[in-house]
Amino acid sequence: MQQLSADYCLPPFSNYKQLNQTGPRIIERAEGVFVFDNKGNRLLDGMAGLWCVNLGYGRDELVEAAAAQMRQLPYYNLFFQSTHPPAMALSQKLAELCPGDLNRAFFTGSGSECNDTVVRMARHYWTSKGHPDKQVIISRHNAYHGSTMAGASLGGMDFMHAQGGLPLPNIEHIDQPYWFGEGQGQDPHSFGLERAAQLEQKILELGEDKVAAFIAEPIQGAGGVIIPPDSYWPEIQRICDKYQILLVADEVICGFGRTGNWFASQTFNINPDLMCLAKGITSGYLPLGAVMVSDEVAQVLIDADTEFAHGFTYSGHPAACAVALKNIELLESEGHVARVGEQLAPYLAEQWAKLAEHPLVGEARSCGFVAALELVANKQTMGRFAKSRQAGVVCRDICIGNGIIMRACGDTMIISPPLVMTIEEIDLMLTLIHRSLDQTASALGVK
Ligand code: PXG
Repeated sequence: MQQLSADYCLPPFSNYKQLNQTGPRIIERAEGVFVFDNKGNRLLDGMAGLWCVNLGYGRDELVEAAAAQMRQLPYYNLFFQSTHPPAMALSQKLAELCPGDLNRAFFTGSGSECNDTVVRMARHYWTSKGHPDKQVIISRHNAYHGSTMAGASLGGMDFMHAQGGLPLPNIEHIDQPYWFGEGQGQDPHSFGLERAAQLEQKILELGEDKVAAFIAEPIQGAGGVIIPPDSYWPEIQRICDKYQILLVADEVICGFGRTGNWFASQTFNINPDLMCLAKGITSGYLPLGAVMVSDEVAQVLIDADTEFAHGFTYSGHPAACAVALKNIELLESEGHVARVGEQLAPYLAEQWAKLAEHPLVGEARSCGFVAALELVANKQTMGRFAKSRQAGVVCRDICIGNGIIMRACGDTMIISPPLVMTIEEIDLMLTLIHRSLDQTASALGVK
């Protein structure tokens, strides 16, 4: 299998030379919160796949929903004056679930496609309102918004921009609200205000008449589970309201219960004009994304009385929509979102905070069911390791050896587990992480 991968496959985000020497891990099956490799090892999936398997693995109801829909109508599209029942039922359900007046869905096949849609829709919206110069989208350094040309441009990953001549024109970046990494020495409240104020400065620098939208993840995921200080989001909201620019919440990771509410916009009291959904919308069982659109934005697109010339073959794929509907039904009827918010997240937060006592850990933070550990070489000074990613990669490999999947973002270790964990599974996860931290500290000579 590893030879087949080397001979026939170019996997995403991989150094092919290095990967072909070691060979990828081969995951063969999964159940509940565990995945199993071909050697029979059981791994506790602390990342819910790639932040998406919210309901956990092995849910036959989702499989049956896909199979039944595929027997009935395996494919049809929403182009050229057609529609079909699962896409319409899901649109209505999403309108009911989403906060505020986000009442219409534009379906896509992924989070990246949502963000391409956002760029097109925001610009079309302003042009339709008679402001064709409002083209600029402001985003943030170290954001992740996907890997298509627009997604990677909105993202703030320099190493991605370096390949392919990105960002695209009229996309600007401000600094992120990453207190541990960039704000120490300052109190988190004023740091949050200062980072939010950069949005106002950028709008004034570019000219209010040039700016279409601001996009952000409520909590940055792939950037390292960056939970902004409490002062940040209210100030961002105030600035977007003051200058009347569209506020886009990229909830691809945060949506569908991750922060203990259905959406992180509710957790942080954000009132977005556009909201991007993917991943947890189907618990990852089939690919699907949706951009939720406010009544005001939708009305302008309707009144424009011209075609919005955008869409994908798989926009509103019937089987994916049927799985999303069943996924939402199960999240609701089994009470997972409330359970995370009221029981599991408070328990995780309490246990997670204890990891901050470990000699290798500079900060342990969590919100709902996402959490991060900052690995430091010197706990007194919070000094980092000399080489970036030095500790993260070591810790990640040790975690795998101990049967727990964590992701390393540089030297930040992160988890985003399935929402269906039991208290016993949380305890097991923490035991395995603690053991892995001890072994990482010995491997790196940290006492
Ligand atoms: N927005 C956000 C906030 C994301 O996290 C996307 C958009 C793009 O979604 P698609 O479905 O096009 O991948 C994402 C995806 C990682 C990792 O290494 C994170 C993502 C994808 C792959 C890897 O943490 N997030």
